[in-house]
Amino acid sequence: MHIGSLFIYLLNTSPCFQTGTYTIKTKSSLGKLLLVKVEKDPYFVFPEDEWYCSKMVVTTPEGDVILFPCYRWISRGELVELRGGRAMKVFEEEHPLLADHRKKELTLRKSLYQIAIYSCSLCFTLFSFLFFTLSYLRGIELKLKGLLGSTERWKSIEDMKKIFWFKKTTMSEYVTEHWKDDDFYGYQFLNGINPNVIKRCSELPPNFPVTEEMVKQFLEKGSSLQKEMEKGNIFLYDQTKMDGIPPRTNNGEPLHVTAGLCLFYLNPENKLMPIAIQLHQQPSEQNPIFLPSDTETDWLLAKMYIKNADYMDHEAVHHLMRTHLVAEACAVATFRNLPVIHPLYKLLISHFRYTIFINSAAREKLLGPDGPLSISSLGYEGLMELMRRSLSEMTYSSLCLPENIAARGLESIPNFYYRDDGLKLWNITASFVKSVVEYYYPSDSEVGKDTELQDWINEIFTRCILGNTASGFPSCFNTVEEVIRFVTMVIFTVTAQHAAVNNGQFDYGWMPNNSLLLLKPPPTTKGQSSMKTILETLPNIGDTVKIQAMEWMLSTNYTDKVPMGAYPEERFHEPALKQMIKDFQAELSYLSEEITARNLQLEVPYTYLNPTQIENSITI
Ligand SMILES: *[C@@H]1O[C@H](CO)[C@@H](O)[C@H](O)[C@H]1NC(C)=O
Ligand SMILES: *[C@@H]1O[C@H](CO)[C@@H](O)[C@H](O)[C@H]1NC(C)=O
Ligand SMILES: CC(=O)N[C@H]1CO[C@H](CO)[C@@H](O)[C@@H]1O
Ligand SMILES: [Fe+2]
Repeated sequence: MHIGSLFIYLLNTSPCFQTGTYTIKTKSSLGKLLLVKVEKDPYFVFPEDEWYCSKMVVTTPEGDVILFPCYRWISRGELVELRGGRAMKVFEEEHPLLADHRKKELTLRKSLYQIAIYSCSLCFTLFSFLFFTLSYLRGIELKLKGLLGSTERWKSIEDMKKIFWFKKTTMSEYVTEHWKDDDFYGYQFLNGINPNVIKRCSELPPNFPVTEEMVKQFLEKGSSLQKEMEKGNIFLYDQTKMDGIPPRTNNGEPLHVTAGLCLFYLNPENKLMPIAIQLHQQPSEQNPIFLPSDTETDWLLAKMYIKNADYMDHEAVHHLMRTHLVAEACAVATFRNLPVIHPLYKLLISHFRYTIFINSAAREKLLGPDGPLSISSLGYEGLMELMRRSLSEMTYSSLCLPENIAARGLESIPNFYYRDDGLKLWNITASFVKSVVEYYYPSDSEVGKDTELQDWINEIFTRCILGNTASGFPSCFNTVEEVIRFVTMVIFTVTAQHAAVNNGQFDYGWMPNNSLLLLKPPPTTKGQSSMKTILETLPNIGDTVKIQAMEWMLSTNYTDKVPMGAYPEERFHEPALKQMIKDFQAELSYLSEEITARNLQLEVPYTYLNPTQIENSITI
């Protein structure tokens, strides 16, 4: 057998960011084309300019057209070997040269990603770096208004509306106008930025002694709490996870973090209303149950403490840990265990674009000593403890939306758009993943034989959830079905789930509504508070601005955004795969139309899970 290899040498003197498709023709038969080697000019007469190579398309003298994806920077003198054609699993490699190439590729990546795991040094993150810096600086421009760093206290709620005078979204304005409304408060636990926490309640927890007497007046006439629980109209948010985490100190005084309980009632108008709040886990005289019938400011304060703890849980756990860090663990496992020719590498790689970079930036800028997350009431140490607790409780099924919704008893609660759109997205993603995975793994036996795939899932199990078997995470794959479910979960998490918890941060960030930091101790008796108490409880002007700049930055729209399912990089050679991607895109586009039409009917549209608004990877 004649073994050919094509050596392409490109003298590239074009300006740095120009990209193009280069066509190279060969006359004689090449035999079986194994690798394409690409090298950028080794001459030093030209100034160094890195070259971004997208792909090579080789038409052989026999007329076969073979795709060699590259999608990376190549610097002077660097020799890059590209594999092309059909995706291959490790046990399908027939040629020793390719088997060896595959091994070497992984050895190299394992050494790179061991070191580079927390400091992204790889060149494909270059663009992201520019955009991130740009937007962060724009956030800091607020400084020009003389507000950042100000330790002055707010004089009125009206003043707070003025910070973002140049930046408003329809939604952020709505929030500013409706922040005191109970029905909008309840709405946010379904369709705000943390739709992940309430559960149906069929029995009150023993440490939350809400009586019939207390709440009767808020229920439908003639009904009772007991009856409403039986009908499935009562919901609970229990913040027990926060209990006992030491808060940060501020000017020598410890701040306050409550581990509250909030009870909700789905009323006959289908509105979810908060009807009782207890701010600490243990009932006592100093821990009264607050009710909507208390003074306006007592009730507001109670709602603010619940929201404060919720916001920290949202940012540290539901946003950072359960999307960004899950994505990172899967990304790093992909880089280390799957060679570029592996079908799952081809499928997943676009879903990890910029993720490692944004995560290292987040560690440094947001969680850093002066970052907006570290000035929260829990502070850096407290947030870490919260994340540790949450990680030990994180289950695989809770990351799979259909099971998550069922486990929380939220299958039928009305006006829950996060669920409605999310489940459709889950299904669309699952059927795309099924078509791809079944194409490469026609039976369970291919799954068992793919040692790289097994190493991949095992590394995720060990790294992501630290080998905790109680989490229900798989440590190996036995069936095609298991692979489909896991890959669906990964893609759903980095696209839809991240959009749901990320994109509304500015909309909902208006300070009194969502504060990362509250300064006064929570109320222990009723009837002592006034609007003055509320203003004294809210953070000072400088901290408010810092937090809002973060929210703004994290929900900024980017120009190089890749929407869910777009796959601008051509990774798959096989026409069948290109068709599957087209079908996936068509399904997403129908869903987008459906959501747009639905939103026209809503007073408050739910846009975060409209596929056109979802990014293909976590980039911010
Ligand atoms: C998703 O798919 C499952 C299984 O095919 C089906 O039972 C369910 O109704 C679908 N859900 C949605 C929202 O389309
Ligand atoms: C981003 O763009 C979308 C659609 O163009 C818009 O609805 C949304 O409000 C924008 N978000 C921000 C924070 O500007
Ligand atoms: C829109 C919104 O979030 N509203 C809430 C803001 O916070 C206050 C205090 O927690 C609540 O009363 C509002 O309902
Ligand atoms: Fe994010």
